[in-house]
Amino acid sequence: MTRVDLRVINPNTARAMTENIGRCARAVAAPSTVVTAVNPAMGPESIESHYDEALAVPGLLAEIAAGEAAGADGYVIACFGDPGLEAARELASGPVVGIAEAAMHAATLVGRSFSVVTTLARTAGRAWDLATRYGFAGACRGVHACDIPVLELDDPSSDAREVVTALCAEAVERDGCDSIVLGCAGMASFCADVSRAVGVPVIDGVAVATKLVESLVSLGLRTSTRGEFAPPGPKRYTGLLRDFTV
Ligand code: 2AL
Repeated sequence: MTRVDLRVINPNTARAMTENIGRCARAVAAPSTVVTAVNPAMGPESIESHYDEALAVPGLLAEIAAGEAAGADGYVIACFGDPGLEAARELASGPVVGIAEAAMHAATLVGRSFSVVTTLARTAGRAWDLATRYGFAGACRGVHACDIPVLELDDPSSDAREVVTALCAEAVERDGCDSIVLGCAGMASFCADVSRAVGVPVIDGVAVATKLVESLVSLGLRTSTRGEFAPPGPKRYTGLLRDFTV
């Protein structure tokens, strides 16, 4: 088996959430895969708006650069907005997979349709945009918000697991979808419980993206550098971004 040095990047700065995501990735990774879960040193503590997402990207790219310096084989971007995915592909020598793209692709391999259960209602537009971008708008039957902020998902004293489970069951009933896609990396540890409760496949993008990156590395497949995803050219970056000069 190929030894794979896999970096799972939680693009927000919530360390406890990063640890949780790392545990979920390790639970599915092959014994020959070494999962390192990291988060940026700067940026928002959770990503729940376009503003959060934009400001999470520089720290995420710094983590890709650090992974490259350490010889990482591939990366998972563990936030459901797939922030900075294309930019990360330009920097990384190995494959980079976002959890939304991974989950949506998997959903269409196990059924015709899926619904997404996300955090705040304001994140639903992003989920729809991604379904369209990846070619799955026709397969996506609904995007439902549980109205629980990202960091509350990780709080053991909250009833988030029960609320998310109930909403997933309601989505299956209402949308008639073949599967459920969990719309936040903070829901990864709910996957087994929700699966047992709803009776259709429940897809956690952290797990799927981990297995996809592992597979791509084993197959020797990496991002094409022929055109669009070639490393960015040398350019002066100034001010707070001066260290991002390549
Ligand atoms: C997310 C996620 O996966 N991580 C984060 O900070 N926000 N997604 C979401 N729908 O809120």
